[in-house]
Amino acid sequence: MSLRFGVVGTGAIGREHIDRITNKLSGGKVVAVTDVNQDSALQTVEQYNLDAVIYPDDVALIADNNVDVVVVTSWGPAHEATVLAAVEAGKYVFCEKPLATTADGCMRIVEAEMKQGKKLVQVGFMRRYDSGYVQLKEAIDQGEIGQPLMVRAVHRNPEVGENYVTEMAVVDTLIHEIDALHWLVNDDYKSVQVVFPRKTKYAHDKVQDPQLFMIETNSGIVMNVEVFVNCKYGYDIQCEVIGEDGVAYLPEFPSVVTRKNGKLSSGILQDWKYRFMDAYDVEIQDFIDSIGKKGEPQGPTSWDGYIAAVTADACVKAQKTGEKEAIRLQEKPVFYSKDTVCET
Ligand code: NAI
Ligand code: NAD
Ligand code: ISE
Repeated sequence: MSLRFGVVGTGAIGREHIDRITNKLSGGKVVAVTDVNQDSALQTVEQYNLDAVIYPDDVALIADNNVDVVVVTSWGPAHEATVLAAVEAGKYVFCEKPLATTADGCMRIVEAEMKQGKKLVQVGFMRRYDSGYVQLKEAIDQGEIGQPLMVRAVHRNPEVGENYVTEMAVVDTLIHEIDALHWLVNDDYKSVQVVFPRKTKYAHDKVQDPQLFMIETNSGIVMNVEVFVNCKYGYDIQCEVIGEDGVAYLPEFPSVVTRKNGKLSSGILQDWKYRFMDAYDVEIQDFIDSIGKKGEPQGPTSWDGYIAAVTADACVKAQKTGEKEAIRLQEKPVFYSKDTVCET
């Protein structure tokens, strides 16, 4: 039987996910959509030729008995209310990052989910499904580079819009590294400090860009993460893990290499949509399959959303103080203690 999806937020990634559920993946069907911009919802139904009801808001969509799963792809600050309402109605939820914009918000979702007695929520931390990150993690877990000592990571976007402010470097962009890096090295974060280098002339008034985050883990691994969202040249994700016995690198996204006019060159992606295209496919197929087979999603949980939000809160504080800020997690509930397995 197909899982029936209702999508809240038909912007860039909402449409991408609708397209993959409808045209690429198996076991799912989009039966309902909503967007605060109702024209966007209508255009989406037309664009993908969906047999779907357009609801005025998330509350009405969640109340539809034909909706089994709520996909939350509205903008970040709207996520918490939609996820809470869906969980309270006993619906499965696939929520794009961030789960909520504060740790308290994530904790409210964790508590609501535990009350339902089973895992309902998966957070869209798709890097755990990216074959490059999976290979990097395998190399680390198999001891190929010995104990990790340092991580150097880079998250560059070609440009951002006027609505992107300094905090969003954390809650919108760094949040992917926040989730992926502790998962990669099997450790928890202890502290973070932020440095603002000289600002690029391409950044508008409300965003400090680039930014450097120095994150320390409980075992003493130091992670240096650069966020640079007006780098101009492309979408570039890098990760290097330096261990006692060697160094492991995230594979470069494959691109044809040409020798021409005295130059050796290869292309660089321009958009996040293409860099993690396969990972999004695997992530949502796994979400569908695990609900079908196990009755609950097995990808990144609400607790992972909470870990990311606590860390993000400390990073935002560190942006403001310039000091080293502590990252303090509450104890993980037994409910979430089963490890998350991502199949690729
Ligand atoms: P977008 O701005 O293109 O789309 C958001 C849509 O949500 C808009 O159409 C807006 O009208 C609608 N919306 C906002 N609040 C709403 C509400 N309360 N109810 C219904 N609709 C609402 O944004 P985009 O780029 O699609 O991002 C959406 C989410 O996906 C964000 O949380 C973002 O962080 C996440 N995202 C994740 C990516 C990933 O790699 N996993 C990549 C891009 C976005
Ligand atoms: P977007 O602005 O293109 O789309 C957001 C849509 O949500 C808009 O159409 C907006 O009208 C709608 N919306 C906002 N609030 C709403 C609400 N309360 N109810 C219903 N609709 C609402 O943004 P986007 O780029 O698609 O990003 C959406 C989400 O996806 C964000 O949370 C973002 O962080 C996340 N995202 C994740 C990735 C990723 O790589 N995983 C990539 C891009 C975006
Ligand atoms: C966007 O929301 C994403 O999630 C992209 O993966 C990220 O690169 C970008 O900075 C965010 O704005």
